[in-house]
Amino acid sequence: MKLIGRYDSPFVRRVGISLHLLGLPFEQLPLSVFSQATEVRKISPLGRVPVLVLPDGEVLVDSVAILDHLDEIAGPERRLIPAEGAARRQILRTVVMATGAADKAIVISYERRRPAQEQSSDWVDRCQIQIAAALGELEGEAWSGAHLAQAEITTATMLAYVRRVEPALLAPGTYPKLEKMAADCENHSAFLACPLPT
Ligand SMILES: N[C@@H](CCC(=O)N[C@@H](CS)C(=O)NCC(=O)O)C(=O)O
Repeated sequence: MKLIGRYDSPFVRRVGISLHLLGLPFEQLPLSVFSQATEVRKISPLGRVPVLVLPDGEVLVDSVAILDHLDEIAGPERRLIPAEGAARRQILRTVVMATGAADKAIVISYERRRPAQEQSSDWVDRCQIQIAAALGELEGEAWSGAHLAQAEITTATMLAYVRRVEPALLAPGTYPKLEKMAADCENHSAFLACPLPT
């Protein structure tokens, strides 16, 4: 399998970590959606990452579709999101909260790529409020610390990304449970195998 994208994307990183955790071998093609947009579009016309190219050449686009496939390959015992029922709904709720926060942090980082005079502080404020609301919800979750699955992977990768683009939203001590959970995750071999670019 080939994973297209760089680990500075929380969505690419959550896929890379999931592949490592499940022990599924893959090669990473760390293409940039900006400086290498043409090459990315040759693989996936949408020009977004992550993209996963399967051994038979089938192309999966979007981390949700990719992770769904990985869980299918992993099987019922190892899958990272439960297949059904209340446990699945609960984990999906957490994952959607975390991906929502990641989406908003990405919006802020793209806004900041625009010329300074064209940037909207109202728009950035709105995104910051949404991220803070999601972080507050996630802090209220029961993080066991013993189990590494998709809720932890997606939340920890989102936190690392928010810390990069909006560090003020994650002042030390603001979300102690999330900080502890994410620190444990970042020490796990699957996370260490997918480092954030410096
Ligand atoms: N919903 C998508 C979001 C992916 C996403 O936002 N990717 C960003 C990189 S972090 C991207 O490709 N941006 C380029 C663009 O949207 O043009 C997923 O879960 O994969």
